[in-house]
Amino acid sequence: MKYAFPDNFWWGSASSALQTEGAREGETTWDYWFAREPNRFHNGVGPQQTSTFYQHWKTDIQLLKQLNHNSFRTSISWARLIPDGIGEVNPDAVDFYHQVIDELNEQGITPFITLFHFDMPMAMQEIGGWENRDVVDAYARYAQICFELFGDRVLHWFTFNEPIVPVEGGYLYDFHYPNVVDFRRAATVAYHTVLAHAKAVQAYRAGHYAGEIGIVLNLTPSYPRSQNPTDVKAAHVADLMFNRSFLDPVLRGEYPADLVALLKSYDQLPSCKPEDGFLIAEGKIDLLGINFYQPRRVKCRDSAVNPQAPFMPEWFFDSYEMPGRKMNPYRGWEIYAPGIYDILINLRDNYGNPRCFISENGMGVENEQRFIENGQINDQYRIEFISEHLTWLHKGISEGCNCLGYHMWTFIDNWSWCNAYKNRYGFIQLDLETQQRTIKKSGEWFAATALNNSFEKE
Ligand code: BGP
Repeated sequence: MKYAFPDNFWWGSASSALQTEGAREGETTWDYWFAREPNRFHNGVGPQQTSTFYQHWKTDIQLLKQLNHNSFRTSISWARLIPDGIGEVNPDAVDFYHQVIDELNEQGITPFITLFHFDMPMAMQEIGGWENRDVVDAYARYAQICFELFGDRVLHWFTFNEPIVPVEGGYLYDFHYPNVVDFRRAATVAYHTVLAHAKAVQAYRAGHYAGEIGIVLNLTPSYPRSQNPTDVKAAHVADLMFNRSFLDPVLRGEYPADLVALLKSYDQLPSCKPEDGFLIAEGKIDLLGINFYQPRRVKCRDSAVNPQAPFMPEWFFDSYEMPGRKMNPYRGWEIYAPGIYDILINLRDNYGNPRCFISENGMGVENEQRFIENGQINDQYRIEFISEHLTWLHKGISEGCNCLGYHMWTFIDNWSWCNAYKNRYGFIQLDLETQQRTIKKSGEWFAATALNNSFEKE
């Protein structure tokens, strides 16, 4: 069967500043943490060892073209642009981003730009990071500077990439700096991120720029083990905590009342100001980026909560390992392509069918060298992964979902937060020694799909 996509469908991939650029003025929390605890990073490889986009941006953009990308998302590094987060703008950074944005446009590749992809300037973290409202203001200033500098040539902006991840990693589950475990502080970080988002949206609207502004959320559909009301309730709470804590404010302009009531009953609400509600209402977006990697399966708890243990989302559910689930064993994530369709239908039916696109989807695989045939990685598993997800996306579109494109994570194998180069995600293989780039089979498949705006599958 042939799967054809609407005209002007966005075909491309996503990356981020810290994971690709390398060599940077302006320390981030990642540089700081790596210098102190390199053992927390896979094989002791830190954020200095990237795919060198800062040097090779021009040839990399040629490769994007070879992959027939019509769009590409990356991020601006706040710490590169404003090394101390709040002061002087670094002219070298301005030149660099001007050149990248201009080159993308010249090559017919629409730049999608994220303002914050996990990379907090260390100077901002030192004053409390997202726990401090001054950092919210500093971020709003940084966003405004970006709009003024690049807003005439960037028409698709994203305030944050996966804002729940620094909350989970940094304040609940100990996989990002500052390695705090404290739900109320986590809730404060999440809340202030929403305020920062809304301030950036406000600044964008005030500047009357030609483009649109949105956010990128990692949506994990929450599936209950069964229809038993206790399992359904567990899935509902997981959905509130991990999806709707950001989805509702950015699409509806307010938090779900039952999330607020739940946190209130456990005394975990962040402190709010009366004017915050108006600001959040102004943060409604034009375009939603959806990162989809895995579903979340839950069941009601089997055991009682230890009241002495820190308050956690898991007080309300246990994870459920569905028998027969398909896994990506390298990353430990379930592969469940219908999740993409379920996300789109939920947006269509419950959120007014917003303009959206898949902003990340992908499969990290270890030791891909074993698949080399005639000098090229034959990653048939990735082609299957993509085509399977695309068939579900296609079904969503055919049922009226407003999904405008599909971007893969990622373009060239890049450095991953804690896994460094363990799992490779790219369309293009990176030789870490020589920095040589070689297109994988999946890159060729994607290039053909983008060119034809369709693909064939049985
Ligand atoms: C997303 C992030 C990306 C990227 C990807 C792969 O959550 O937006 O930055 O890293 O996941 O995940 P990982 O690198 O952890 O394997």
